[in-house]
Order: sequence, then structure tokens, then C-alpha cells
Amino acid sequence: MYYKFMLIDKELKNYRWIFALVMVCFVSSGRAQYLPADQVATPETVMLYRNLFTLSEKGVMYGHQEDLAYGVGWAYVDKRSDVNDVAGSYPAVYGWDAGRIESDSLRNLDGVPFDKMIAYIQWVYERGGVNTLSWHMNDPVTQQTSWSSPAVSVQSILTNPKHQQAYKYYLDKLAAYISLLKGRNGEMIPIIFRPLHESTGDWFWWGTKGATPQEYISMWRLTFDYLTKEKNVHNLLFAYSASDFTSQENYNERYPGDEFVDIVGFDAYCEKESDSFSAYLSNRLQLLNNFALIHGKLPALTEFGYNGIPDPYWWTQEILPAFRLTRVSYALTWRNWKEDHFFSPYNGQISAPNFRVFYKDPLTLFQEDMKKYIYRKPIR
Ligand code: BMA
Repeated sequence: MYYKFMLIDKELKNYRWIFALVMVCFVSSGRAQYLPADQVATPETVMLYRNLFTLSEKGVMYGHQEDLAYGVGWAYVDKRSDVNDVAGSYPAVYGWDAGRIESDSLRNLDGVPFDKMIAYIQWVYERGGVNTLSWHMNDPVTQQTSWSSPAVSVQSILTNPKHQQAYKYYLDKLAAYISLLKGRNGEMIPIIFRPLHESTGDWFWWGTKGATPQEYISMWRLTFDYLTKEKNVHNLLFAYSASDFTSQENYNERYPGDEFVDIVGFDAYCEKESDSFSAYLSNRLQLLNNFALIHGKLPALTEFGYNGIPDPYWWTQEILPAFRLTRVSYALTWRNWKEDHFFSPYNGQISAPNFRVFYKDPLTLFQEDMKKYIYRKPIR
């Protein structure tokens, strides 16, 4: 008997040691684990979210919209990218847009074939890059584009079963498309999904002209619940993005709530002098970061840019200083469509040399700074 007790005691002591060791590891890892809002997100999605927090301590991931599909003066050239042409490295983050998936179109609103987009997304995933998907969705009530801003569509989606059905039908189309985004082993590819973006602007039908803050929030929650609970889509990190905002309270007005959001961001474009933009950006990044910290979310500059980048030193003089003051997880420039509509430099463009300096700065992260295992194990 005595002997047996001794044994149990010894075993318990061993367990205590193991427990203590686990605790030491946990505490010394220095960070609580952040989990996605979707409580049954796939393991790859959970891992990505966790690793994005780790990476945000190292630097700001550079992103570019539709980077692999086309650039200034070219389209659909295998593995070509304006960012890679200029910097010698691909972006870390790639933006795509699902606009027109709701109307069974074979191409998105900017002409990118949806089947090609799947292949791009897979290639990014295999190399440890990150994909984000926005959705310039038509209005399911009026069938007009996302830029139409009738006052009642959102309200009608929330209260009129017929219109709610029409909206859910759009979500069905999106869910069906997302179900095609698979890795080599059949696993779902995690996507940063950024619906109903630029929530504080008045140009989209879900924006300030089309929805009160409460209506917007209800619509977001409906979207989140329908996709995750009814359609069983579990590979999404939900990014909420405002356009302009003036304070944390103001940012909070349309914020859908901690249980429905993983990433908080905003979209900002330089439209006047670049130095006033830099000050503006710093201020908003600071506000965003405080908000993200309080809510335990990941901050991102979900869209930014200067159309045509006429300032040759824009990247290091206006953007880097803002990132040095306040880091965000990623910053995504908009698409390189044509000579008078592009946001990342191409070879020969006036800001290209300066972009190379920006790329070399340790604070910016490009594809080569990413780990292939970002979806599988923790990055240290
Ligand atoms: C805008 C412009 C449009 C485009 C839209 C959605 O900023 O680039 O040409 O259709 O984004 O990508």
C-alpha cells in the first residue's frame, strides 16, 4: 500500500513537472493565441491567423491587387507580375475580387477569368503567400452595380424575405466558388474575405447612403452567419474595412462586433499632396492600431495607393515613415490596369527605383520573406 502511494506520488510529481514545463513554454511564448471568429475554422485558417500576428511583429506585408493576372501593358502572361518585374520579388499578399460571381459571369468585374483566378490563388498558397478576396457585388434588389446607392436595398434585404433570398442566392454563388479553392491535398485554401468594404463611404449600396450603422452591422452578421453556419464555409478570415474615419468611436459605429471579425482595416488613397497624405495615414493607422489592440484583432491597410505615383520618392518618404510609426499586418495597393490607372510601379515608372529601396527595407515583407509552412505550423 505504502509503496503504491509512493508510486502515485512519484507519478503526480512527474505530471507536475510536465505541467510546469508546458506553462513555462506557454508563458514564454509571450502571446496568447488569437483564434478566428469562425469557431470551427479549418486548421490551416487557424494557423494562418496565428502566423499573421507573428508576422505583424516582423514587418508589413506588401500586397497588390490582381498582381498575377495583368499589369501595365500586359495581361495573362504566366508568372508575370509588375511587382516582381520591379523588385525581383513577388508580393506577400495578393488581392482578388469576386464581383460578378453572383451573376454567373465567367470573368470578374475587371475581366479576370474566374477559373484563372483559382489557379493564381493556388499558386500563391503553395508558395506561402496570402490571398485576400473583396467583392464588388451587384445589388441583389435592383441588379445595379455595387456603386449604385439606393437608400433601401439593405433594409429590404433585412426585412423582405424575397430580397433576403436574392442576397442569399448571391452568397450561395460565392460559397460555391470558394469551395473550389483547394490545395493539393484537398484542403481548403484560407482566404482573407473582405465583403461590404469601404463601409464608411457613401458610394456602395451597403455604404452610408444605403444603410444605417445598425443595418450595416445586421447585414454583415447575416453574411457571416449564412456563410459559416448554413453554407459551412470554414476557410475565411473576415476583414472589416472602413474608408475614412475620424476617431475610434467613429470607426466603431459600423464595426460588426468581435465575434464576427478577424481583421480590422481601412482603405486610403492619396489624392492631393503626398506629404499631407503621409500625416493623414499615420494618424489613421494609429487610431486603427489602438482599436485593433483593444479588440484583439489584426490591423491592416486593406487598400492604399496613389494613382499614377507621380511622386518619385513616395515609397520611402511618405509610406515607410507611416509604417515605422505604426505597423499593420499588410498593406495592399490597388490594381495596375493601364497607364493612367495603376498603384504599384512597373519597370520604367518614375517611382520604380524608390520602390526597390522600399522593398529592401527590413520593415517591408515580400514573397521571399514568407514561409511555405505558414498554413501548417507556427512561425517563430
Ligand atoms: C476601382 C477601379 C475600377 C475597378 C474597381 C474594382 O478602384 O479600379 O476600375 O472596377 O476598383 O476592382
